[in-house]
Order: sequence, then C-alpha cells, then structure tokens
Amino acid sequence: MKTIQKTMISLFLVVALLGTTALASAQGPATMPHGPGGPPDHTTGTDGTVTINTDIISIMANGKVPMFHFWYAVDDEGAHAKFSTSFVMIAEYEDLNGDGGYQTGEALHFAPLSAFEWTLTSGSVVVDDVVTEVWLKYTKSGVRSTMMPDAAPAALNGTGSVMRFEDTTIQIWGHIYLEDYQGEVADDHGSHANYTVAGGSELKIDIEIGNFPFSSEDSMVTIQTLQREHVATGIQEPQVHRYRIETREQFRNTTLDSNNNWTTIGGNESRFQSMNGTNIQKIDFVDYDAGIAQGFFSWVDKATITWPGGATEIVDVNATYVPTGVGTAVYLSYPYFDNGSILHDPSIGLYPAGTPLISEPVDMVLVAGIGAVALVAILIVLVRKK
Ligand SMILES: [Ca+2]
Repeated sequence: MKTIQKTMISLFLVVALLGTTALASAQGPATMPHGPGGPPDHTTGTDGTVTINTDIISIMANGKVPMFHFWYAVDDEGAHAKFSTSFVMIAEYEDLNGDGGYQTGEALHFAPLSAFEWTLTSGSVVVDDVVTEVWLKYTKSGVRSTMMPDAAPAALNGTGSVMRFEDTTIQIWGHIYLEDYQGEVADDHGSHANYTVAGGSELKIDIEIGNFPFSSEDSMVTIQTLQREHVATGIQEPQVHRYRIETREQFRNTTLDSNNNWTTIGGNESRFQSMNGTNIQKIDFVDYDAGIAQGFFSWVDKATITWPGGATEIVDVNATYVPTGVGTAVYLSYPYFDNGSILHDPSIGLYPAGTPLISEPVDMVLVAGIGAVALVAILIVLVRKK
C-alpha cells in the first residue's frame, strides 16, 4: 500500500515537473532569427504571386485579384496568426441616410472587383546599395473572360454592373519601407493630414480611382474591403475565429466577432466614428486568448481629389463596417470627383509587440530531456527505498 502511494506521488511529481517545464518553454521569448531593421525583399512566384519579406512581416499578394495575406516572419507560413485584406467590390451609391458612409440599401450600381483583369507588378527602391522600399502595384484593366471561383465574395450578390465599370481605372499600390516613413496629405491649399508609416511592419497602400461612371453629382463611391483574421494555417485546435475585431472610435470602442453576421437586405453597416486628434483611423485584429492586438487595417481619413484641369482638393473619407460571417467588410467612401480622380491611403500591418511566442523544436527536445532525467531520478529513489 505504501509503495503504491509512493508511486502515485512520484508519478504526480513527474507530471507536474513535465507540465512546469513545458509551460516555461511555451512562455519563453520568441525566436528572432535577426533583429528588426533589415531591408525588405521581394520575390515573384511562377503564378504571379508576389511575396514581400522583412524581419517582422511576410506579405503575399495574389497575382490575379487584389488580395493580401500577411503574417509574422517568425511564424512559418502564418501557422499561429494570419490575416488577409481583399479589395472585393466597387459601387456607386447615394447617401440616403446622410451619414457620409455606405449602407447596402444605398447602392446604385456595383461590380465585384474579381470580375476584372488585374496586373500585378513589383519593384524596389535602392539608395546607396540599400533597399529602402519595396513596392507592388495592382492595375485594373478590362473585364475577365472567366470568373475567379476562389475570390472573396462581394457583399452584394450577383455580377452587378460589370460592363458599367469596364473603363473605370483602379490602381492599388502598396509600399513597405525600411525606415519609418512620414506621409502628408496636401492640396493646393496646403497640408491637411500627416501620418507615419511604420518601417518594416506596415504596407501603405495608395488607392487611385479614375474615369468613374457617376450617374449624378449627388453620388458617392465606395470600395469594399474584406478583412479576415482567422486564416492561420496551423492544425492545432480549430483556427477559425480566434480573433476579435476592435475599433478605436471617438466615443466608443467596439468589439465584434467576424463570424457574426449583421448583414441585412437593407444594410446594417455601422458608421465608423473617427477619432479626434489623429488622421489615422484603425481596426485591430486582437488575439482572443491573449488579448493582444496583432494585425490592423488602417486608413487616413482624408483623400485627395484631382479635378479635371489638375486642381487638387482634400476631402473627408468615411468608413462603415459590418461583420459578414466570413470576415469584416469595411467600406471606404469617397465623394463625387467628376471626371477627375481620387487618391487615398489605407494600410495593413502587424504590431511587432504582438509577435506570437513560438517555441522552437529544440525546446521540445529540452522538455523531453528534462522529463526523462526527472523520471530516472524518481525511479532511482523508488528503487532505493524498496
Ligand atoms: Ca449612408
């Protein structure tokens, strides 16, 4: 009886020891192959995919439709945390409720962006033999002859008015910088907004739209994005919906799950209330369990219209958002710009502080090794006591 008790206690100690060791390993510092600050690089795959890498972030740009996947560079292929931002729809709408943002019931004409051909190009800026910027650019052309079956769905069903937007020009041009980049939104009357793009961890995106088929001067334009935060590739536990979306707004912080579905026939998009004292508005992707913000989608709340003739004017950008069941739709809204064009700056990126804690295989060997040593030690004690 005494021996059984001793054995039970010993086994308990072994289990406890193994547990403690495993925990210590899991909480250890993330393995950084090299410190931040290295220049970005980029590669183009045989399917046209462009991949950008820095010490902090990996970004994969789809070669056929404007869509970015991004994850931490230390996290192999985004096994622990992976995010995506797609540009899925363009629409003309009339702001019937006067909130300055888009709701589904206000749409006049729309087209899924996957209905068009996109060309993806990339390059880098080199100063004194150092890569200071890597860029990639989606350029829209005509209507696709075959539809993209795997494209993220537009919020509105059906093919919409694809031919109506055939000649609309859209350019989505991403930049990642070696150092922090100071940007400014300015027009003929001066500067209206300043912003900082974080070097090595943020992809600043210029969206430029032109030749838009406005049906009246009262119309507005929206680009629908789809933010997805639960596309991690790991096989441990269900990876879906491990994140929540948080907005930091003027009078409230909103938390929502993107697997909720608020969409209704008339539209249930919430108007994003811009924060005061900043021109950068932001939606964070927060890890559910740890409560740590990892990814974000942000935008400058000003855009630049270039009117026919070349005069420039800064205008406000409003956003609305709604969880759609498969992600969070964020609509960026722009006012009428006639036969001119509009230029706007959203961003995607990662917070370096949210880098997942990834234990290396060597740690597992260590855990097993310490466990084995402990087991042998306890067995020796048991044998001696007999
Ligand atoms: Ca509205």
